[in-house]
Amino acid sequence: MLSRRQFLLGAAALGAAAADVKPPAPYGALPSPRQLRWHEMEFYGFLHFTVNTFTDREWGNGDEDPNLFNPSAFDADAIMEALKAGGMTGAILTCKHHDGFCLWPTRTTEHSVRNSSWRGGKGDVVKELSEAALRHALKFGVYLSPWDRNHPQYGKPEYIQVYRDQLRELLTGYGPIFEVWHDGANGGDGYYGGARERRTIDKRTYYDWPNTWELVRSLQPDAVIFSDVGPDIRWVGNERGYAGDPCWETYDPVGEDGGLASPGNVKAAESGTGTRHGSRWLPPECDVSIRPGWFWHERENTRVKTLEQLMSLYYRSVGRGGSLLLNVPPDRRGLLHENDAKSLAAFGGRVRSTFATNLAAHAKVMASNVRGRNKAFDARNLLDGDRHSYWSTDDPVTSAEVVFDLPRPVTFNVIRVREYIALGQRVDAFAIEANGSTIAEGTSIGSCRLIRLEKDVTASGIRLRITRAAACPAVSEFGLFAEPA
Ligand code: FUL
Repeated sequence: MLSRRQFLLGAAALGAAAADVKPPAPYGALPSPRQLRWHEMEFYGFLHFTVNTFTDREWGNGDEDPNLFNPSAFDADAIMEALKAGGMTGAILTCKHHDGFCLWPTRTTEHSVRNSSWRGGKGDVVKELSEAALRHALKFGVYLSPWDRNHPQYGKPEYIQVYRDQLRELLTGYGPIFEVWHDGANGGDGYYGGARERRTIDKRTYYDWPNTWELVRSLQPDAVIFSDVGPDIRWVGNERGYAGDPCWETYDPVGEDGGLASPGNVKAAESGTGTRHGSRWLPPECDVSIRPGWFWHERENTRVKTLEQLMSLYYRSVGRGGSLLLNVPPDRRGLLHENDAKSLAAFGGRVRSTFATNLAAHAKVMASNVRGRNKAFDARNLLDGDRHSYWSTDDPVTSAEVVFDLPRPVTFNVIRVREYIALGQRVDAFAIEANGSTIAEGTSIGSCRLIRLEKDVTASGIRLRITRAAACPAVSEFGLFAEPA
């Protein structure tokens, strides 16, 4: 531990050294620019909406009459307003679920809104929602189920072209897309154009994913691609909305049989934790529904997750370096049900008020080591509310600490730490002390680590200790917050 004198000596010398101190060399697998942009989104919505909403099912067979899709009061702006009130940064729509019904007037099949009497066959859910998202400054993403229980060619090589044509329509006709979502459910029985049979496919080879992802890259280079195995964002391994602890941003997925992994074929038990020192930056997205099911069902109106349940999920997803993808399914009117909207708004309000004020913002900051004693890497960067500036140490220093000295005691119950992930995931372990005793310890930090304390702590002296790191740490933010009771 450092004496106050050592700290002051270190501080006095700051800025005295040469101005051209180099930033730390990156460590390990690194995020791409599109992944870095995605990391800043943290919380966004899933919209499960299709014929299932009207048939009360979770998986349609593919033989549903398109006319069933007929929301009586669909209002894309009202939906986006609710997502915005909840604090979401974007929305991903099930443009086509397993039943094959397309929510846009595709040229690839008759099984779409074009053959529904909704809006006289002139409706386009994808258009209305993508445009409303833009109006509300929300990003828009697409879910296109690979498994298609309606299409006659599903299971044959020809279907891959159909799937790609559908992707092309979605990625060229609806503005910027932030995420393309491929689920892992694959093959089985269906209508299949009247054949009504069971079709199995080889999950590893049938879809020829590499070439489909090339197409996505060429049409929407800024979009991240999600599946069980990335290539940009990984499934977290459960549909209950939380990541592991530790949760590493890097991951080398392995197939269920120990071989090559592919969408629908991954050792899901490992996806929540990821792989320390893994060869790919592949951060987790935690998907979960605000209700028991993914689609709206009348009987579940009373089973909407509460504010407290949503808060708990937030701490275990966003707070572990992943994102939270919360499903809020529109009902038969084409609106969010009042109970869902109410819970979501309460949650958004709680997150906003919790993180509105960093109680450490006015602390005096003293670090045991500052890289090259250079201001650019000063520990004050931890408090500037900017995740693009950071505190770092000299290369050989892989354990270091920062003391935050507050003018008067503050009371807090949440701690937030962020690494400067553009330089990789560097920290292996950290601890936080208040009034001289340890109040929290953890391992992975990554883009965001939230620690929710069991009870309020009041202190004026706080210490952040990086106790182990694979390379000199680069930490961008430190915050103390008070979640209201
Ligand atoms: C899964 C699907 O089978 C579920 O119906 C839901 O869409 C979920 C998000 O992904 O793979």
